[in-house]
This record gives sequence, structure tokens and C-alpha cells, in this order.
Amino acid sequence: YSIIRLEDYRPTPYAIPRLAMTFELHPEKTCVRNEMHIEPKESAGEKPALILNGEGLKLLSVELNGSLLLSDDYHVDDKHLTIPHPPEQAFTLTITTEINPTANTRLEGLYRTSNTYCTQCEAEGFRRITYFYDRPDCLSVYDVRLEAPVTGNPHLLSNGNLIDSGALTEKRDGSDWHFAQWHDPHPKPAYLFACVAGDLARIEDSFTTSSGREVNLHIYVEHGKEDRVSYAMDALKRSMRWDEEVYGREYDLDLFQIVAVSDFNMGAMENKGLNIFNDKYVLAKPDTATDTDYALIEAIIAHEYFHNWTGNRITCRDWFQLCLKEGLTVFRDQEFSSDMRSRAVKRIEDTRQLRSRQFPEDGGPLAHPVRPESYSEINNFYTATVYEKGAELCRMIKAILGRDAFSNGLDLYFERHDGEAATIEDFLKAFEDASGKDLSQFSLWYSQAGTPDVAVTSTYNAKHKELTLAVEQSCPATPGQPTKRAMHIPVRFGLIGKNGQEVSFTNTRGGDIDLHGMEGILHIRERKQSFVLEGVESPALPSLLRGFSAPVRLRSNLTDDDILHLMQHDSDSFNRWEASQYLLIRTLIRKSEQDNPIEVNQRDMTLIEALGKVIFDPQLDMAFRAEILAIPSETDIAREIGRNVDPDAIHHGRETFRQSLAERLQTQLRKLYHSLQQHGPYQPDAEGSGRRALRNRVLDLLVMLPDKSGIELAQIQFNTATNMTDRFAALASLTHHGKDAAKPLLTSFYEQFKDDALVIDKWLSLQATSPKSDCLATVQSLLDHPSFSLNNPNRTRALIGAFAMSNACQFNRADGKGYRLVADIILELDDKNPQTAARLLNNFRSWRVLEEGRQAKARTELERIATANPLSKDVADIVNRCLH
Ligand code: BAL
Ligand code: ZN
Repeated sequence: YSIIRLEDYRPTPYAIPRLAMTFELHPEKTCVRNEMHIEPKESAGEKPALILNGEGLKLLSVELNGSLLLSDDYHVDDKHLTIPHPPEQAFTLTITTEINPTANTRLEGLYRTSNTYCTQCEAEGFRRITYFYDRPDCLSVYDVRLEAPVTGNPHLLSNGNLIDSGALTEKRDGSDWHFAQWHDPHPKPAYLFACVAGDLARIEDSFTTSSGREVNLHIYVEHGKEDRVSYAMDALKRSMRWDEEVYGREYDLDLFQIVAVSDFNMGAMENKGLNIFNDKYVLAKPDTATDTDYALIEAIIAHEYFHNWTGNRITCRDWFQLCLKEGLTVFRDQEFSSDMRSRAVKRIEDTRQLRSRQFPEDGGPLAHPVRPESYSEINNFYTATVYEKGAELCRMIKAILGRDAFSNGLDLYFERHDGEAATIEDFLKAFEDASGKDLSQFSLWYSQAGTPDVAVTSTYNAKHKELTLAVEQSCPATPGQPTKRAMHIPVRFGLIGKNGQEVSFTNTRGGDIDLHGMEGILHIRERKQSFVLEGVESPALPSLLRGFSAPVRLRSNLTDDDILHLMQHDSDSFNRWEASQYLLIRTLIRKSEQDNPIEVNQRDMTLIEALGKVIFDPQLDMAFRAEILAIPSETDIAREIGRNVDPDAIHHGRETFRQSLAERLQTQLRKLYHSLQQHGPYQPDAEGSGRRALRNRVLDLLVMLPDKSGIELAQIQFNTATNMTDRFAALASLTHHGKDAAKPLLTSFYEQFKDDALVIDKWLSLQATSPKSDCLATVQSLLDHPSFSLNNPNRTRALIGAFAMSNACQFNRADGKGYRLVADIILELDDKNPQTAARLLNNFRSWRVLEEGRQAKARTELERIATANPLSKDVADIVNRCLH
């Protein structure tokens, strides 16, 4: 497969400032007429060929300025339509194609989902609808006419504003047809095109913008799901208001539409004025959705809405710049959620996510820079690195510039590039110009892959009242990048004294440090560098990397006792959590190495007591206490061990520690559990979800008690729960730790929710993540269950994705059967839906950190996949990178 390189970027020789499309919708034979107004760009001499993208299309006709072209005048292959000698002046090219939405199982381009026509064009789906410049730097104004039978398609939707609609005078195939005519005044790239046609329920609301314009808000869902839309609608209105208040960005059309569909490769898509969502991220009511679902809906509704400015008004010049819109938009949605909920807890969740998803990517064979320099399949670059690490880079720019200069920089970026397709260079230049700061060294974060290591040695000189922080940075080699240059790393820090109070410092020397009251930011720029803090009156411990101010791995010379002190006293709650994680991971690694991890020594007891102090502190936010109680996952522990990993030992050590924790703290845990009982109606807000998270984490420990009292509590909670969060948490604790108690409850849960696919996804995932050895057989039998289908990405991700991603000990079974099961599915799915198959394959990315036996088993499966024929470009790309 050919490799596309950033350095080869060239603008198109032609512009397509406007096009008019007509869709005659038919389940198997949709006819698409695409009338493009094409203009040569300024250039002297003979006009180059016009080469348009197109794949999987049946070409019906090509007309130039209204006259049919003969086949000698153009050339078609399986990827392009070429007109070797186009006219020298602007011209109209009309291409008519036929496509089969029903046969489209890739879910790229135009396809059918539950009898609804729907599109997904990012990244390269538009070329499966018609021939076009299917690349983000070709911006066009779209006029779209949709025609379809009235029956089955009462709603005909596209981007922008509805201009006209009505009945067609003539019947077609004996049926009454109608049409809708849409106009989107904002020039956009093809990946933001969308259309939808079908019989859906519409929920309406409205929003008045800051300048007083009324925007109609329409959310479309399957009939019968209308009662699950209110939270998404509310999140949308809050997002619109927040973007005005925080970023000064107002919505720019009279209508904003969201359509929820049940077959979707991604989470959602930001098509201009017509977002299309995986229904998982729209539909919620208390008895079917958990607190996590609500939080994700809020975040994803916001994310897609925020794209209207960061992505749509200013788009990307090419797909290498994907982080320009995604990193920035993730940063914006994270900030939104922080403002809606607890900022400290949101930061903990995002850091946890970054470490569990992005760090392994950055440390393995799939590592790539936030702005990659080459790709063979762009769909494989919608990654945690581009999205989440990309967001961290925006956060670091804010830390380096300060809040005001960051805000000015963004304003300048919007002012300069509105209506354009921009680059990372444009983005950084706006911040440089607004702040006067030099971001050239910082820009290495976009081009160097890998997670930097930062080692800090802290020494206190009592005589001079100075604290020295000696810092060393390095970054491991990654594919194609054997050596790395020193980066600009902002490390936010404070000092905590022996009495637990914050300690101040008056002056600094030896390096660039910003001071903000009792806190500072070290600007690390050299490989080795020493910062001296002056006027430190008493010995103090540095609390480093507060708020995870840079996506690095931090090491320091602080002892476990020092870290314990920080866990108890740090004024920065993020770093209190961080200290607890550090100590827990060290303990869990030790447990995984012990022959008898059940023994509880003094160190374990000290940690357990310290954890107890936080968990039982009523002054602290309940969501924060729940985070402290979220023991690092087996994958987190494996990542920290880093080599020769034995997932069974990790699992055993972790379970044993959890049991010790439960046994030692059981009296208080029980008391806490009962005190957190819900009073009043369910609210998916920060307070309610924090309380439930804490209570359910406590329950998850109590079920570990040998006397089965916790199991009884979970059974009662399951049977009496008034919401899905509590019901599902009880079922999860029982399924994973409750021996046989879960079986009848899994059955009754299924019976109650069997007609609700999104709830059944939870049921599938739960069984697929059981650490017990019969899990493999369960997953195998669920493949044949009537509720499962490999044709639906949500079902596939719920069962196979969850097994591969979140069941460390069963996916990595020593007998290799976990790998074989997933590899079989990947091969079966590849032909139908290569994007989803490639996603599943990503779960093999850390195979080289395992012990030798498992490595061999994983390699066998990877090689089996690599040699399969045919193999999609998506899967071939990932498997080859995994193996090399
Ligand atoms: N642009 C693809 C979906 C998203 O990131 O919003
Ligand atoms: Zn996005």
C-alpha cells in the first residue's frame, strides 16, 4: 500500500467553490448527481489534469458544461476519475454515479442503519458517494437536494438550512416521493458533508445566541426513544452557552441538528449543522444509562458542537494536521466538563485515561507523533495520541503562555484563519504573535513521538535555605525516531513542609521559573538542568507535576514516606491522588512478585491506613474519594512493570491486596456504604454521581469479604436499585468477584433489558471482562447469542473489544486462546468493516512487554493475520506495524 507523506503536500490545481448534489435515494441503487463548478487556480501555462477521488462507485455519466463526455475524454480507475485536458476557463462538471447503501457494511460513505439512510464521510468517505477532491483543503458551498419515497423517509436532512421541500408530482415505482432542498452557506470540506433520510422521531428545542439569534435545535432518534433525549439536549444548550462565554464563539446557522443512529464506526461526527451520533452517546434515562454514560454524553455532545469552530470554521489543510482540530477540541471538551463538574476529578479521570490508552500507544510499535509525518491508512490515526496527547499539548501551551495570552492567541487564530484550512504552524504562530513567546522548541511535541521521562533530584540546603531541583529529561526511541531532542516541558510545582503546610520561596535561579503565589512552573528546556529555589525557610518536599502539567513519566528521589506525606497533606488534590497511585502501584507490583501476596506487612498496613484516612474524610469531595479508592487496573500495573509481564501474577496480587484492604477496613467501609444511600430522585450531576461512585467502589471491596456479607449487600442493591448505575455496579461486582451469585442476576438482567441494545451491550461487556477462566467459553457462546451481531460495531466493541481491551488476564491467557479468539474475529470482520477490525487489532499493541510464552502466542496470531489474503489496508497497516 502506498505511503502518503506530509512533505509531499501540494495544493490542488483546481478549486471547486460550489457544487449542487441531487440524491435519488434507493436502498440498493441510489443515484447521485453531482454538479461541480470548477475553477483553475492561478497558474501560467498548460492546465494540469483534473484528478478526482472516487471508490466503489458505478459511474453513469460525465458531462462537461452540459454536454456528455465520451469515454475517450476521461479516464477511470478503481480510485480516481481523471480528465487529462480540462478547459482553461471555469467549467461545470456533472458526474452521475450509482451506489448501494444497503451493501455498504464498511459504514463509510452513504449506508443504511435500521432502515435510515445515513453518511459518514470523515476521513475519506465522500469518495464513496461521488467523484470529488476528497481532501480537507477543498472548501465548497453545498446545495443538496434529497429525493425519496415519502413512506419510510418523512425526514430528509442535510447540512445548513432547509430552503425548500415538497411533494414530487410524478409517482416513482408506484410510490409517492418528496424532496428537500438544503443550502449550507459555509464553505466546507467534503468530510463534513452529511445527509440522513428516514423515519425518526424529532425532539425540538431552541437556543438564543448571545447576539439574540434564535437557533432551532432538533434531535432525531428512533421512535420510542424520545424519553431519552432530554439530557443530550440540555448538554447541547450548555455547550452552546459555554462556547460563547468562555471562547466568544457563537453558533452560525439557524438550525442545529443531531441524529442518533445505532450503527456507527465512531462515537459521533461533527458534520456542519448536522452532527451524526452513535446513539450510545445521545440516549439516556436513569434506568438504562449509568453516570458514566451521562458524563460521556455531556462530553461528546460538547465535543462535536465545539468542532463547529475548531474543525469546521477552521479546518485542517491535510490529514497530518488532524490534531489541529481534534487535540484542540478534546482540550475544549475537557475544560467544559471541568466547568460543569469537579475540575480536580476531571483532571484525574483524563490523566488516568491518557496513561492507560495513550502511554501504551506511545511506548509500543504503534507510536507516532501527535502530528504524524506519513500514513498508509488515515483511519488508523484517529488515536489517543492525536486526540488526547494532542489535547495535552494545548494545555501545555496554556500553561506556558498563561491564561490571558492563551486566550488572545486563540482569538488571533480564529481571526486569521476563519474560513480556511490551517496547519499546526499557523496555530503556533498565532500564540507566538499574541504572547511574544518563542514556541519553536515546544513545537517538537508535535513531531517527536514517545513519552518523555523526567527525573528530578531534590536537595535542601539548610544553611543557605535553598532547595535545588536537579532535572534530567530523556525520551525513548520510537519507530523511525531513534534519537530525540530536548523538549520544552512545563512542570507545575509547589512545596510542602514537614508540618503539612505549604512552604514559600522568594526567588529562583538556574532556569526559567514562573511564580504564581506559592506555586511555580519550571520550564525545563535542557537535557540536564538545575533550578534553585531561594528563601525556603524550612525543609520541604517538592510536589511536582501538579495537575499533570505535562504528559511525561516523572521519577524523583522522594522516598515512599515522602510520597505518603504528600498523599496526606498536599494542598493540590490532584497530587494527593497521584501520590496514592504511586504507592498503590508500587505495592501492587510487589504483590505480583510475591509467592504469598496474602501476607500483609507493615508497609501495606501503613498504606491501607493512609488510604482509609482519605476515603473516610467527610470534608473531601466524594468523587475525589472514589478516585482514591479506584485501585490501579491490571493494565496500569503491567505498564509500570514494562517487561516480562505475567498478567496472572498481576491479577492475583491485585485481588489479594483488594481483599486485604476490604478486610482491614471493613467496619468503616460498611458504615460508609450505608451512609451513602440515595435519598430523593436520581440526578446525573457531579454530586450524585460522586456519591454513587464512592458507594459502588466501597461495595466492590466489600464483595471481596470471605464471609459473603458483601455479596449479600450487592444482591440487595441489584434488586432494589432505582437506577442503572447502582444496578449495574452491583451486577459487575458480583460477576467479577461474587463467585456463582451473579448467574441468576445476569439472567434476570437480560430478561428485563433484552430489547434494549445499549443495555445489552453492558451485559455483554460485563461477561467479557470477567477474570475467571470460563470467560473465554462464555465469550465464545455469546458470539452465537441472538442479541449479538458482528455487523453492529457497538455489539462487537461491547463483547470482543471489551474482552481484548479490559480483560488483561483472559485476553492474555497463557494458552494463547484469548488471542486466537480475537484474531478469528478480526479476520472475519475485516471483509465487512475494516475500520472496526483494525480498532480491535490495536489491542495487540503491547504484546512485546509480555513474558516470552505469551509473546510467542501473540506473534503466531499476528503472523496469521498478516498473511491472510485478502486483507484490508486498515488491518494490514496495524498488523505490519505491530510486527516490525
Ligand atoms: N471527527 C471525528 C469524530 C470526532 O472526533 O469528533
Ligand atoms: Zn473530534
